[in-house]
Amino acid sequence: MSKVIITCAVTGSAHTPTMSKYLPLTPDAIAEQAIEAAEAGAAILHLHARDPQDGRPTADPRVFSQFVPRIQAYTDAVINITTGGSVHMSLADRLAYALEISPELCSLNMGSMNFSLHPVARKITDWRYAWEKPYVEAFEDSIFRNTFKDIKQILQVLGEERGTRFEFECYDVGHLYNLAFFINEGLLKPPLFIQSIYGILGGMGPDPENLMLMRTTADRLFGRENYRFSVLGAGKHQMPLAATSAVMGGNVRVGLEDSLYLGKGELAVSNAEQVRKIRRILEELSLEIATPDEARAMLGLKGRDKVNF
Ligand code: KMH
Ligand code: ZN
Repeated sequence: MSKVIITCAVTGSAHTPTMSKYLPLTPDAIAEQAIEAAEAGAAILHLHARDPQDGRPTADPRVFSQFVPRIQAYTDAVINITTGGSVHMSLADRLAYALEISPELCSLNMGSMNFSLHPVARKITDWRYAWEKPYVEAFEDSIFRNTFKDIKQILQVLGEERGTRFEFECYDVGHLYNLAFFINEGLLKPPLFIQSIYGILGGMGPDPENLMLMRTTADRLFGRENYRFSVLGAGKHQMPLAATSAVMGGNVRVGLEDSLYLGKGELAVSNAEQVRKIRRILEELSLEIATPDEARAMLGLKGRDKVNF
């Protein structure tokens, strides 16, 4: 079995400040938590930005630039910039910072879909900021837009023109077929990094059978030697599905972007706490953790000296 890549997604754009006081919101907090997560064993840091005033998701390159270079200076982790941003942002906004810095890795969402956590708004009565409630409720009537043309544009402007490779975010089995379509179009080459996602309202459910379906479908479409499989389980499914992925020879993603909890009813106090937990589980299974440079080799990345920041 090869070493396991731990990705840590530090803050995201779905959770809001009221949901956990530990969610990093400012550039300082994002940088500190990201660096601690890398020290704990995360080889890849998946990054979004938030408005320092009130924690609202933002795609503003001026905000990203307050923490990304700092993380790069203090860790050798692979910096992975989101191109998904938030379902409420335009594609141009979502791409702005990645185009500026040409990172080694970016997320790339493989289809348009419903993507929601609006039922959470019903459970919260006391919001910390006024923007949060309408923001969470608006998911119910929003589309996470990733058309074939959008995906092609991202593959061209980031992949072909800037040498960035991708964390292909696949929320359904059809997204693997979309990925196969772009290989046939000649727009991307192995090794692929497939981040399969379970438990988002609008995507596949968190049943282990779905992991098996994604794995066997990816084997058939791409051949096992041509891709690295990874698993992101949302919310309470995070750790069990990550462990299942590792047992199946896959990689794992944790982080407060996808779950605010460490265990039942217990908020994680930091991203690093989740990284340490999955690391303990992996090591108990006699699995080894990939270093950032090992992850670079496994994913065919261009190297940290070839980015523009
Ligand atoms: N939080 C994930 C389910 C992106 O950044 O491109 C979605 C995500 C999208 O990570
Ligand atoms: Zn993300």
